[in-house]
Amino acid sequence: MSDQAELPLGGLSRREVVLATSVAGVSALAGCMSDETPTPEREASPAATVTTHSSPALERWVDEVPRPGVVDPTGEKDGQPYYEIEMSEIEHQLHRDLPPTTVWGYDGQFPGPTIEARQGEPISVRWQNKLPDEHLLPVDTTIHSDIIPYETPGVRTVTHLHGGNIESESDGKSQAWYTRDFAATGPEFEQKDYHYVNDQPAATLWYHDHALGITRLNVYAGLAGFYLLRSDEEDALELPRGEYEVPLVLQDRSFSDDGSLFYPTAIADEQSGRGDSHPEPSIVPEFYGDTSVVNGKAWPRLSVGPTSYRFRLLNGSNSRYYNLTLLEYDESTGETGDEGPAFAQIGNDGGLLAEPVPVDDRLEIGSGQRADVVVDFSEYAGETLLLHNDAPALYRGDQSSADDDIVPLHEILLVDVADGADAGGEASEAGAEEATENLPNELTRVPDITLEDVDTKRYLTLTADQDEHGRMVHLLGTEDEPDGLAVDDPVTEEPTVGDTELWSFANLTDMSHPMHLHLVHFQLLGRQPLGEYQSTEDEIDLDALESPKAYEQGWNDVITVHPAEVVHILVHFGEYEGVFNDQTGTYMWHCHMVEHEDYDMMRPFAVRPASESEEDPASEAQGETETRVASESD
Ligand SMILES: [Cu+2]
Repeated sequence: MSDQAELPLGGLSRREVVLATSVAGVSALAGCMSDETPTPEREASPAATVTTHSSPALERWVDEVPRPGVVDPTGEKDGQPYYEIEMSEIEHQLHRDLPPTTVWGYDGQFPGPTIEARQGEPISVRWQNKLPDEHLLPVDTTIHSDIIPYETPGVRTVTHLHGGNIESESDGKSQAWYTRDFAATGPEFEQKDYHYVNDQPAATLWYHDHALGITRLNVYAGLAGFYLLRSDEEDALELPRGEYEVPLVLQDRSFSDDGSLFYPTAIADEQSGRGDSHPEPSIVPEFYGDTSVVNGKAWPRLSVGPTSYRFRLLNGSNSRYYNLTLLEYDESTGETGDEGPAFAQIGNDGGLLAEPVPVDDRLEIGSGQRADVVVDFSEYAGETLLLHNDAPALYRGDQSSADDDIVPLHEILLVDVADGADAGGEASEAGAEEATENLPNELTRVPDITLEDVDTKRYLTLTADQDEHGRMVHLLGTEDEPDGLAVDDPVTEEPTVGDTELWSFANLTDMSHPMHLHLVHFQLLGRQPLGEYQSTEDEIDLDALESPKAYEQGWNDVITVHPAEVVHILVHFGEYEGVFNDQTGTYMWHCHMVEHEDYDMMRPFAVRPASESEEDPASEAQGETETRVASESD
């Protein structure tokens, strides 16, 4: 944290990529510019500015990847399990050869311990803030300085259960923050204990910090962990369990030589002359670390037996995308070979798919997304495999180019497959047998939401602008305000509980964004070029849509929107054919690249009770941006 390299600020009028590179390793950030009148055809032209920072060169694959610990309840509250989980500053050994790193953990762990929950069994959690008075990382106090009291002592935190179908007051909204021992609280703070109803289907959820304006710093410092929601229905499938079920949180980090976390600050862009009045420190448009960290270890290796494993993959990186595959790997030469075993996708953000789907190309996973996959290593006994990422740092889906790979992170994790003879050891032979059984043909029932169900259509823009310091600010807009609204502008998305909505995200920027909705899980209808669908007035031609990939099927709470495309999602607010529930109140929707979320790609939405809108028909007219679908066909 002492070693702050200065990096250039982004500007907007040139379509450039501001980046920072170094020779041995790279620790940099990239900003992707967006013109005010974007066209689908444009391409970004990278331009480089050099900084000096690179992480210490660490020998790869020397540490075994740890399994996150599991946290036990502290006691009971109202007859239900009750947890007190502390956020505190801890020392953590990220690599054999790296001095211990000061990080922030939950319950003394980095990443935080896994909460094991069961469908139908609610729990309560008090997320105790025991962090020091000073932030571990440089805080840019110009971000929302009108609504954030930066002069208040203490570090602001608030924990969001990502993917949780939970009541508004337990959601962990960005302005429900609080400092150490609740000494100061944000305007939306309502209660100390969060209640998680756990009545949604089994899923790979996770918890992480969500405090307004500093989420990127709190998450980077370490405030994240798994929340695995299980059910009897899922247990009956006999998917790989115990040692054959491995949660893996993929993150990128950069370090200084003393082992401390490195997080950059932006400087004025001398090439463009913009940003002369930049603050110090200054937010960077994106962060890309040069070191792969999995479950809190840098460049680790994973030992498996020649059998089937279930991996709960989570992209816990700040900005980075991953495009994953397993490749055969020669450790002596460092060369990759043929494709290794394929991923069988069994679940996404919101739980199991209807049936296992082979991932026929790479598995794409954006920040905040989860992929529940099974890999059968039985044909690879005695081999070494590499979990390989080919997503460039500046990610644009298929339109990505080699020039975008300014901070490459191609090697993520090494996998050693044991010989058949010593697979798993004696004690687990029965489990190994069980794990190698074929996957069930049917996993669960996923009811289809269709266009005919839609009550309201919304056209929402992903865009960017320039602030008074010449820095780029990413924004979310509506059909009426396509240039974007701030997080504290009045709510424009006000669905009624029980309704189904079509949200069409139009990406006017040069990069892909993983868009997240709190509370709900939605289904991807499809994607199409921006020019083919421009507003809620247009009809959707289902035949023209690109259909969901394996990793986009079923229930999602994050969906990737590539540049110059429109992504249509179907969202039902409330219970839907026996799944999810009828929460109302205020929640957030935002880009899950946390640098973008902080500045300023985040907006509220408010789910209104059905009775409220019936009693007050005028409230529908308030929603400037919504198009109520006429029911003339009735
Ligand atoms: Cu974004």
